[in-house]
Amino acid sequence: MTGSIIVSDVVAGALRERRPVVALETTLVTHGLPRPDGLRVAATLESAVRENGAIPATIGILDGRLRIGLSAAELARLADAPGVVKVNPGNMAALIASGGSGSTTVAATLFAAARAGIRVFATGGIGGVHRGATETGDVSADLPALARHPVAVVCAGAKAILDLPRTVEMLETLGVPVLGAGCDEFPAFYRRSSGLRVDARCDGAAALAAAIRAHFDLGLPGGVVVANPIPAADELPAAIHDAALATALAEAATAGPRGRDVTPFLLERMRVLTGGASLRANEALLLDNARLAAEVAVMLASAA
Ligand code: PSU
Ligand code: MN
Repeated sequence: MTGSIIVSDVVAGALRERRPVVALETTLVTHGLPRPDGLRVAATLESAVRENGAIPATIGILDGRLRIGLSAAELARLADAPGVVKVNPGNMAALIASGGSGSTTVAATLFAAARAGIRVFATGGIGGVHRGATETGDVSADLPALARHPVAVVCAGAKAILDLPRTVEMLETLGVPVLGAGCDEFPAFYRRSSGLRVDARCDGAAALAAAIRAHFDLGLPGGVVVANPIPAADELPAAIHDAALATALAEAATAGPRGRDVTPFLLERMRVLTGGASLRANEALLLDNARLAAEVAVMLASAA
């Protein structure tokens, strides 16, 4: 890798030996979860990946270097840094040039994973088309990044803070397959269903890996979304979910966060408005995604 991209020895060794590796992002650590939960959850995600037979590669930017496979100390530094920047492909180069530090979104993590040759990535929810996007033009950089980088992203769909029908349409437009992990509907993060169809249902890690392998073998460009619904026991009750969502969206309309601040604003309001219940749901689905991503990575590596 170039001087500004550093792959840890553990991750580089695993990739060389074609052992299973799972990429993990860091914006969920710094902007998606409150301190100190972010760092604690990040560590449990790494453990879940390891317990299921894969090597975690947590990705972030420290002192002007894009690091693939942050050590525990590096991750703690990033999580504790005040005012750490949320990094997309668009603001990455200037941050690197200035020697700064930042956490990588799904879009930036997809880029980094692809550069290192990592094929599987676990996160919570992907960004998408925001409500009111016809006015604001606010569409997450995660969507074009998914179209560009050959990585399978295991997520619990996307939050209903977004315009989910338009998000699913955009994935279709971009040619990004959406595989339902044991489900027929695109999951809505805190909730298991959205009323929207996935492209194909795959039951179990082997079936998912077979579809992902076919995508890569065909030479289709870009990534794959593996949509894994939150475990039923951890789902946020519909009444609590819908009330918090309505209030959070109304508050956003008044407070008017812009650009990269929109998603963190809505996530934090959901947490407060659900009395912390959304946080427990978030953690549960993240852990389940890390587990499934590791299982898929193991399958992909074993057939290579
Ligand atoms: N959705 C979540 N939790 C998160 C994010 C999205 O449920 O933490 C983070 C991810 O890092 C994602 C980013 O890539 O927010 C999307 O931000 P935006 O909508 O500004 O593109
Ligand atoms: Mn945006």
